[in-house]
Amino acid sequence: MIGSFSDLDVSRLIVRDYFATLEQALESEVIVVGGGPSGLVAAYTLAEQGRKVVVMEKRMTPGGGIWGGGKGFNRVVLERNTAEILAEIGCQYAEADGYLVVSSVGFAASLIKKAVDSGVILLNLFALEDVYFDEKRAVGGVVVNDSAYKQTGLHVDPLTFRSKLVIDSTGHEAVVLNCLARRGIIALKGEDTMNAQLGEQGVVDGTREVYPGLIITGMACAQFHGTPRMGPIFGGMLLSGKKGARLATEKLSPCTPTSTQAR
Ligand code: 48F
Repeated sequence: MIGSFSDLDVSRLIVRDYFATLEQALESEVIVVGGGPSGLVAAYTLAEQGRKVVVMEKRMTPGGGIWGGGKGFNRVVLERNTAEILAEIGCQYAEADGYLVVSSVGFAASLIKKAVDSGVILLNLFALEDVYFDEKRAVGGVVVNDSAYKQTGLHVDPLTFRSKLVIDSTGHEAVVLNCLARRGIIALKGEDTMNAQLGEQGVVDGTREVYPGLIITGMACAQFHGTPRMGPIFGGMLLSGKKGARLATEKLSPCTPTSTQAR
């Protein structure tokens, strides 16, 4: 027999818990925009170091381009040197012909679970509308809205969230970069045609701080540097996330107990 409960209690518990988290998210050390593979890896790596990290994802489900596998066939391939990261997130893989093959569904789910368990504040249905500049004109946060408002074209004013660093992990859309590009602050070369070998290396090499306060990971790097796109091979995304986290750590001041407690 299921216990007795009240519908109002259910609503109250959701509102209380969600809005307490939302208030925490207003000021953080790192905002990762886009919850694809590179963004989730950067986020959980930083959170595991005790950093206060917020991921904002415009869709209902984080995981980005992983879910669809290759042409809807739900498998993706990774380079062998990412086996350690797959083990870290608890994702099973098979070795074949010198590569690692995973279920795209299991891979996405493992990454999401790892991020949540590491203490990342995950805000889905949050769509980036603009960047926020701090007093030195460095990127110091984001301006976001509800994804549904953006889709329906309703005019609702957005909210501002502050952070010490922003990571653009929005993949092919390169949304944060485009906020700067449309104002002529930076220029994007646009990704080149498919070449997995060059594309994977280009994404890792291209993971950088490209403007004060803004680090880029994943396919946003290809949009910025003009390196090739690639198909459903994902090792570069994971390594880019790791590099993005390392660059962020180098920029941030040493971790204090408060940054962990604040979460
Ligand atoms: O595209 P995505 O998976 O980014 P990634 O980490 O990985 C790329 C690969 O998936 C794949 C590939 C590898 O072979 O080429 O494409 O570079 O994830 C980007 C995430 O950003 C979200 C989007 O929904 C996706 O989950 N996103 C895009 N625009 C916004 C956004 C926005 N305006 N606000 C918030 N999230």
